[in-house]
Amino acid sequence: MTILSTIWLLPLFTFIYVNGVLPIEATHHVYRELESLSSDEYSTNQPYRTGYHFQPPKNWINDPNGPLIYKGVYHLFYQYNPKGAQWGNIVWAHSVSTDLINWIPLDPAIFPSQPSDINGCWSGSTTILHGNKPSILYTGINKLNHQVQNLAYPKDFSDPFLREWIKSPENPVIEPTSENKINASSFRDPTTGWLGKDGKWRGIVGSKRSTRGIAILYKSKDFVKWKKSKHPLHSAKGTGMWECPDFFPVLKNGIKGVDTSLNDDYVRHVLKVSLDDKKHDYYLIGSYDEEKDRFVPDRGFEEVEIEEVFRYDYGKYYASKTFFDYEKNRRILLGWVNESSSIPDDIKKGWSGIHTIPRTIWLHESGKQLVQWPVVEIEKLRVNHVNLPTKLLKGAELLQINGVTASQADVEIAFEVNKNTIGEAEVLEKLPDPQILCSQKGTSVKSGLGPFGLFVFASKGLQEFTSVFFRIFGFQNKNIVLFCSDQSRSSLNKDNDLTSYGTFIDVDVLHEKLSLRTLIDHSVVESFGGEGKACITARVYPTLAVNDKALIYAFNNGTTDVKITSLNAWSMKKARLNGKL
Ligand code: DQQ
Repeated sequence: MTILSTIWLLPLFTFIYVNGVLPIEATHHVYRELESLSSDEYSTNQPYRTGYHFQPPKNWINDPNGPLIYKGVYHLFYQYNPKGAQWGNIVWAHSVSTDLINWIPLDPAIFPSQPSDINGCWSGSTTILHGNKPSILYTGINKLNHQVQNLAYPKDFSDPFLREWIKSPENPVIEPTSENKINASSFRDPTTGWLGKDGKWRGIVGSKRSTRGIAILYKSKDFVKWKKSKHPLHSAKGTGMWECPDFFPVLKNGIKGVDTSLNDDYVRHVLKVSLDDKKHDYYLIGSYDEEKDRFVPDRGFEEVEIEEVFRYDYGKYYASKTFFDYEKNRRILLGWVNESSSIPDDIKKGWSGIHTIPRTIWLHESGKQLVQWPVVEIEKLRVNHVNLPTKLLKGAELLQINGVTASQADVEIAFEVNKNTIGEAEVLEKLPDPQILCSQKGTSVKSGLGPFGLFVFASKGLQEFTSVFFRIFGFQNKNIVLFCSDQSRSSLNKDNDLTSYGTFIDVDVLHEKLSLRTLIDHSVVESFGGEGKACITARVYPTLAVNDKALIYAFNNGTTDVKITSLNAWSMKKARLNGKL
């Protein structure tokens, strides 16, 4: 066994010393013996393959990389193992689309081919340079297993599909050296570049020093020669490695997106980091001080408990990335949804990982948080519209939603709480961690107001179901809303991860409706609470509630009635996720 393969066998966060100098750290669990186990025996006719959430025909996928629109064509690159259903052998796979819903696979755009990426082509971003010229900056794992940043350009700018990419002869364009004191195993995932008013490009690379997470800032006149700035764009102690950073402006007022380089009085800035230690995507809202080249968050990691920092999604969701869709003036967010199935099951089914439905993302009018909503194009997959009239849902009532294909559906429901019954809400003395509260007070624990919401992937006798619900509490003379996705009963196969997820959601139930939208797709439940103020994505693998055996219900398991003010549901047509040109 070579020294390098021994390194790959070490568990996550293990450090060893190569050449006696630089520590090497793996980023995903690496099962050397499994990473090239072929999944040729896979079948596309499996109950768990998604009908409209992006996934390739087989094998492992993780982070979305460098999404962009070019000459009217959307490009999705993603981390992909061409040889098996576990992480390894990583290349940039490439699919294109004209609507972000139907995709056509092309050959991988970037794959190991030169000393600066021979051990892997990891995450990165695209930037559209002067003259409408796209470029890719990505992390290469070089022959010493050091993380370095590489540059690539399309071979033919007139090709809207950007099929072939040429690597810069200057690669690596950014590398860790003993002078810059960068940890060569924690230095990856360059962002989309942005132009400063001085005409120089900027970009950040995720890193850490000891346990301090860092967004190392680089500047360049030509996008080829990069100089490290004296100080990072931002950093925070105790947060560990910052993977896949994303830095972009959002309008103070309005839902339109803006170009990544825009910095003016009418925008705020968002810094998103994927925390390797937590495996969640956290974001901070703040300002970009261009003179000092620093991000100044309104409320940072260091001021509050990490549980209080907003996340894009409170379920299975990681390594997300946004891009500015200048044709439709919106900012789009893509994210990786990792598995809840076991490794042997992943190998059996021949694939692992999917992506969320692309989401439009903007700043909420309060200025305090972001809002996300599935791109409007997804609505063209809706068929068989079912609309139920306003209805009082009594305590302990179950209402079946008939007429839609329950394993592939889009459901929108809104609830109203009677002002006179608000006093029934259970009172909390202190605020616990919402995820813990969701699992302690799961679907079956009754309270005054809640749980009420949806049962999806429910089997006939309710031996299996996934519930997405709200529960209202009183806290310090106010009402707070808990939003949960409870997987604890989702599958009789206990090898799956059955964790429940949850968060508090900022909805004033006395004056606002409590809305829930859930995208159901064979093994994914992607939910949007409070009109997109909080998202929870779950992976579920029911054994009974599959295909036409799956049912959907609205339920109220609280002791007090709540009103359903609107309920719309649709079957979803299959998207062409791997269509032909
Ligand atoms: N995945 C990539 C890394 C990144 C991590 C490797 C995040 O570049 O840090 O596949 O999921």
